[in-house]
Amino acid sequence: MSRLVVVSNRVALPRDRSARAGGLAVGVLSALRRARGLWLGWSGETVEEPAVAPKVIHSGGLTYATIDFTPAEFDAYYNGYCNSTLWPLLHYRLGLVEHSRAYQDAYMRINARFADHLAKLVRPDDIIWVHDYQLMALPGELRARGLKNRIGFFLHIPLPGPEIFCALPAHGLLMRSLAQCDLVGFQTEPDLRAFRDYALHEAGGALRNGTIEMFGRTLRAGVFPIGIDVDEMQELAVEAEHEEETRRLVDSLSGRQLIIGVDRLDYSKGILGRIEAVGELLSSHADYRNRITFVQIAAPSRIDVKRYRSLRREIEATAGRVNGRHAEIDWVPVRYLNRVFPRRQLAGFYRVARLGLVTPLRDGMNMVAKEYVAAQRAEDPGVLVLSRFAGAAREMNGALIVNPFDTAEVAEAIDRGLRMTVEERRERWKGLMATLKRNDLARWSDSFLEALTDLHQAAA
Ligand code: ADQ
Repeated sequence: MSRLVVVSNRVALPRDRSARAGGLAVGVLSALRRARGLWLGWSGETVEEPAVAPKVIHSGGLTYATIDFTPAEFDAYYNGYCNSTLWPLLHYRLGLVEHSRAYQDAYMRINARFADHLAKLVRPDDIIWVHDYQLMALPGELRARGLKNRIGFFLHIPLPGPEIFCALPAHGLLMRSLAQCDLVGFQTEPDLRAFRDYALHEAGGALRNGTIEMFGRTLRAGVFPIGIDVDEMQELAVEAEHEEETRRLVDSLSGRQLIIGVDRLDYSKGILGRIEAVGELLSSHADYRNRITFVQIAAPSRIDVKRYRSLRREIEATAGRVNGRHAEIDWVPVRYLNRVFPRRQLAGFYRVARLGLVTPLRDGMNMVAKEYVAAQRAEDPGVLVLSRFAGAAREMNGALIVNPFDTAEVAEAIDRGLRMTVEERRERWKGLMATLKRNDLARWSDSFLEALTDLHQAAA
């Protein structure tokens, strides 16, 4: 069995693996454990003089190799190109894109540095799996160093069509790099379509026998929707339901119905519109006054990026305005908590919430939608209201699917969800759970790695 080498911007080191670690880290780790693999990425530290070689540690049968950035590199590569250029662009938000040659150069330099380190660590029959938008230039850099290994790339966030993607001055550089992979994976069909459209209409490529030909290479691309560890979330929720924090939450509701939103504080998540929708519901349906509580938990994220700081202020102002308008002396409709909670506590909160409100304006998948469903009680499950622009909406048609740009529609869906009979809730939940179990986290990494392995054998 070949060794698996995973490369991602961040590495979840055993010592930092807090109660928060979830999603990607868990999925990647289980695959790495089976292959006794190597994980390379940024340590999370910035230092004035990064070491010339990665710091390597061995733990639990795995090897972790981490590199540091200088503060200036972190600023231009991570805050700059990754999160002020690529992130808004790939989430269809051209108006928010900040571009500069300095950001782009830093991104290319860091990707090249990852390649330098990897070239020294990798063995000829290793399988390399590169993750996400921070490392789109890496496959090209690896081939430029003569690596012949199987290379797979998975994009966790959306890929817009060429009309948007080509606004990026480096679109050709990044796509040429992805073309150096053997397999490129996306969350949904529209993302894959965007990639194929680029190959056909921008790169002058062709689609043949299930492969894509572009920039002189033949590669495969496919859809691999990421899932969650359903059993883990269910267990956490069952255990947490009767624990202190969940009890405190339930007691504080005094019998009111709980609506919950949980996100990283990010403009792609649609938090502002969601708070507005709750306000709209209270305006249009006065009977909900003093009968519902909306808890919005937003984890601080990318706080060095200006747009994220201004979003935080806008959320505070919007929550304040809705509360100012609708609150009563013994009740506030919106509770906004700007912090991280342990996964276990989140699981308990999901379980006691009658409605999960997940309304991103654009999202690769959205794990919260899946976590909320997995945490429900089979006999009395809550309702998921889900944006059609979350990748998860493609699989989760038992949710109430909404357009997050239409505040009135979101308000109506909340109303419908809160009035839904227990029979309908159970029916919908059963269907959603069947999908979650079928497409769980293990299936995601297994199917990606199987596809990457098979195609190489086919070519050999
Ligand atoms: P994210 O944009 O980070 O992920 P998401 O998929 O929702 O978005 O995952 C967020 C994770 O963080 C969830 O596991 C959630 O429980 C956790 N989380 C959120 N708020 C928290 C809080 N306040 N405290 C503690 N934990 C919190 C990117 C893409 C997504 C894609 C994933 C995985 O943007 O579209 O689904 O990668 O591929």
